[in-house]
Amino acid sequence: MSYRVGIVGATGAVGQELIDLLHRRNFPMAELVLLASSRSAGKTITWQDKSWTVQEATPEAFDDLDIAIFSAGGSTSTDLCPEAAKRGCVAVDNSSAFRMDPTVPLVVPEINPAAARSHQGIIANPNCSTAVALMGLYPLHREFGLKRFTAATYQAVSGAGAAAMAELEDQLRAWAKGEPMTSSEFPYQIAFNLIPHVDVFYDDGYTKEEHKMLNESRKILGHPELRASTTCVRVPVLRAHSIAVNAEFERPVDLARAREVVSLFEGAELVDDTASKRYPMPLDFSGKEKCGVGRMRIDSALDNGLALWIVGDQLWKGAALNAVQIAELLVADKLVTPKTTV
Ligand code: A2P
Ligand code: 11C
Repeated sequence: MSYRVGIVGATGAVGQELIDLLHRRNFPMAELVLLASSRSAGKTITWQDKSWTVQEATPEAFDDLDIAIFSAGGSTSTDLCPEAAKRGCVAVDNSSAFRMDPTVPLVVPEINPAAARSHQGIIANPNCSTAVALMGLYPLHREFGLKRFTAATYQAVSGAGAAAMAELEDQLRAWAKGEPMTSSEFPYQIAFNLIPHVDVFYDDGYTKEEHKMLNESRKILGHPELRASTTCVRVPVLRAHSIAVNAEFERPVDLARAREVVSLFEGAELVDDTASKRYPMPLDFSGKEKCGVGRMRIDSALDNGLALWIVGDQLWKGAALNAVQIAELLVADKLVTPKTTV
């Protein structure tokens, strides 16, 4: 059986990775339809020896599709995911629009695949920093019972899209030529800088991005009592987010066992050998399916605590890969029915 698949936001940074991953993972596609805004309609996108003409994402575009993966921002998802669902096309949404909607499952296939069974036409994909953090925290939670954590993120510019990636590269080129740098995607120059501000500020002083880490983790882990305090920081890295985590658990923590459960978890790769200077870094985990976990140590300030460092490709596990894994889950568990059998 194969499926008619759409990508909404196909011209964007995540959209491009979706095209690659759907092919690379041999997703059973009868057809791939690339959708974006009216600005891109008619453009050609090429992947290896294939090419597609981009179409405008309209409600009718979903009439013949079985699955559509959205990565075109919250307002496009708010408008079009319900239109897709209404037309019998399951929407896998990368935006934050539906993640906390109690009728919409928020799924990380390695953690809560069963949640997908209750979908009503829309399935949400978590925020990138949440997905990456949970690839380290989930196996530890299963073993020791996660109580609370603090985290500081080091978020690559890829999280802000293709134009933001181009802005970092342009600023570095301008610096090398001794020319002035311009900023439009970020509030300040990102080259040679850190910006402790990702997404909008809320009245409590945290940003929306920092709220997502707590609220989405609670929903994915099915752990409403979880507490977390995060500081999200944009860093001049092109791709792959890193997260420093200090976590406190219900039960006593054994470091050797902690390393073992992380290394056995399918979503993680343990890279933790400080004597050989081995720890995960963004350059090593760009274009990798697993997230790297390292710098594991007994936390010196918490009871039953662990400190750790987690790195994952924002464009892959933090977005496109998790979405494709959800689509694979829909197929494997027969949670999507093709409109026509091909
Ligand atoms: P377009 O290139 O036509 O603007 P990124 O996350 O890299 O910034 O990419 C955002 C993606 O979302 C792009 O593919 C962009 O298409 C798409 N997009 C933006 N606005 C809309 C819209 N109103 N309808 C459909 N796609 C949209
Ligand atoms: C960033 N995490 O790094 C953001 C991008 O809620 O889907 C994704 C925002 C979201 O800027």
